[in-house]
Amino acid sequence: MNHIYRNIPSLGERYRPYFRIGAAVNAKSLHTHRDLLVKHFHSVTAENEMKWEEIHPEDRRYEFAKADALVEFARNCGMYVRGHTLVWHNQTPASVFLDDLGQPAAASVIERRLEEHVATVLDRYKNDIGCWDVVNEAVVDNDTGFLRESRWLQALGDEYIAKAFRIAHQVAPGALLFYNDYNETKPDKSERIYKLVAGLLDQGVPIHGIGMQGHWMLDDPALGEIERAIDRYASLGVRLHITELDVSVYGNVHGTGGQSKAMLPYDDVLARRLAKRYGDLFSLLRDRADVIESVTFWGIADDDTWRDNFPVRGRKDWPLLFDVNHDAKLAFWSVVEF
Ligand code: HAH
Repeated sequence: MNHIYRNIPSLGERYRPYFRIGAAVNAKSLHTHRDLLVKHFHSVTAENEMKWEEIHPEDRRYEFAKADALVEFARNCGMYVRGHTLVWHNQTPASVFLDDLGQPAAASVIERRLEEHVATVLDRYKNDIGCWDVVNEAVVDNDTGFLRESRWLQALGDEYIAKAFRIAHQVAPGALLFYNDYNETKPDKSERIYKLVAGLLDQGVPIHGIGMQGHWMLDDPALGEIERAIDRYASLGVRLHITELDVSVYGNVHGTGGQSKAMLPYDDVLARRLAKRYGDLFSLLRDRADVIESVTFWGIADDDTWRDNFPVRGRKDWPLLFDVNHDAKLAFWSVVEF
């Protein structure tokens, strides 16, 4: 392990007056990235370990070991835990929606499974997990409707969303409950998210915040677009968490738009562009610290990032503040020096 990071300031300490700084972790990175985690972050989120397919792979079979280890790590280090995620269209076993014969299950069966899942997971961690992404990514991307045609919607209709929040609140009344989504700053999609959350609040559904994922790029979304979305969501009076922040160096990196499959060299020019972007982003986030309660990165350092495989499999990306050797990047300095 290198020695340089030991002498740098703590990101979390620097941001204590503004908002909590978090990181997504996995069963391995808790150990391999422990030094960075403990020094720079106030909270952890399970990258995958609390998703339905991992924690509840089959009917009546729960696999809590990895989630338990994460929660225990956080407890030992005095860190906050953001729970992620209870009801989603991805990483959920197909069997949730099927009966014993492999046919589509009755709505009442699916509803019971939803209730049982949310209640079981929330109950287990009610003293350890401060907030949950209860429902993830439920609205459509393009202007072709409102709610995503997921198996949840098909089986249970719009009500599945309110139901999930109600059960979560009943079982863990102290937990803060969030709706979480991506492309959350896009003008049309952010209106749908706004409408969904406003509707839930109107019905008295226990929802306390909006999670803005923040899977952003060097040139997109524009700062003004992010600012507009933050202000729009904040006008609902709910808490805002940036839940999955990373800045891909791809996307509009050459101003061409779209996704190139070619790998870029991570050179000084790119390092400076990323630093400028992170500096601008955190300056905006600090300006909005009155409404933003936490900012979580989707990973810790560039040696372990989902961006290496999304949206292009096997294309190395450099989206975080720490490099593949766990050293602070230029982007780190642009975030802590202001
Ligand atoms: C997020 N989705 C998920 O919330 C998170 O759980 C996952 O680990 C990574 C990103 C972003 C996303 C996606 O998975 C697929 C298409 C668009 C966006």
